Amino acid sequence: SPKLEYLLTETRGRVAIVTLHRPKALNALCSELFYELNQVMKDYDNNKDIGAIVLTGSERAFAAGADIKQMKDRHFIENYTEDFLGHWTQITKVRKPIIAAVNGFALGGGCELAMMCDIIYAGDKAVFGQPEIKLGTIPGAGGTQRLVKAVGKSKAMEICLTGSVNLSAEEAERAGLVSRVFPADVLVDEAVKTAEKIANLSLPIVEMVKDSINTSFETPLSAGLNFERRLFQATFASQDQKEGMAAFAEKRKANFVHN
Ligand code: CO8
Repeated sequence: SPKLEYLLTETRGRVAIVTLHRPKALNALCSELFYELNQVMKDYDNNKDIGAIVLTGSERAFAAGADIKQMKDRHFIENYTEDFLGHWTQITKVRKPIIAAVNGFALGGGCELAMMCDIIYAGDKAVFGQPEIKLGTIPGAGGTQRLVKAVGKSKAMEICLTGSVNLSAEEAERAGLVSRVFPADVLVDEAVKTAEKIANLSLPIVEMVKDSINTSFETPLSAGLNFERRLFQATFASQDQKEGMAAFAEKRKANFVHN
């Protein structure tokens, strides 16, 4: 695999750990970093030995946002014609679950990147915010969209309109943005534990759950329920449904084939 400049990667069993590694800039998401991230995520998504992915940063910063120095002199027409940062959405196309393990700053694009993941775990010193308005711009990768769905309108408005009201890890958990908070030093291990649990289940069934939950954000309830029921019915075409239910009836552990 090609040498990575801004990421560290590691696998533990069926779990891949991707660490944002641009320490001098608090993991500011320059476009080169994001291209590497997209490539690595795509590779793990296509890798049969991987069942789930953990995305993390450093203890000081998950990511302090898009790279302000890199983008400050850009103009509208080039942004539009080149679809500036449009490639950020690629990570949302990954079919395997991604757990964001957020320590330190998750600001601007860093908070948005965490929200593109499927589960967010936070270290106790994590800080979530959308400071774009203070730079004379607006969130561009979900801060005015996914954040509303996670924490509701009033909190999302307060965070995005002031740019300076941030959520602590505890507040983020209470608001539903984050599912669990851990001491910073055990955060990644805890995320890996959960990822391992998921990675040892049936991969196609796991992907169906992710697909179905994501569909709830895009469809009215009746269409979402239909989509879910059809997928549920389809699981009965898989070997893993036969195995999972047989194992329950026989009082033994299921041994899924993963694919
Ligand atoms: N971009 C570039 N460099 C950065 C960034 C950033 N976002 N954040 C930090 N850095 C750099 C600093 O410039 C500094 O570099 P240097 O040592 O060369 O001066 C280094 O990282 C360390 O930072 P600080 O010295 O500032 O560290 P502090 O501990 O004093 O402060 C903060 C930490 C509070 C996190 C501070 O760095 C900060 O406010 N950073 C900017 C946060 C921000 O505004 N983020 C939003 C960026 S805009 C955005 O994300 C838009 C996303 C749109 C996506 C659209 C997709 C379609």
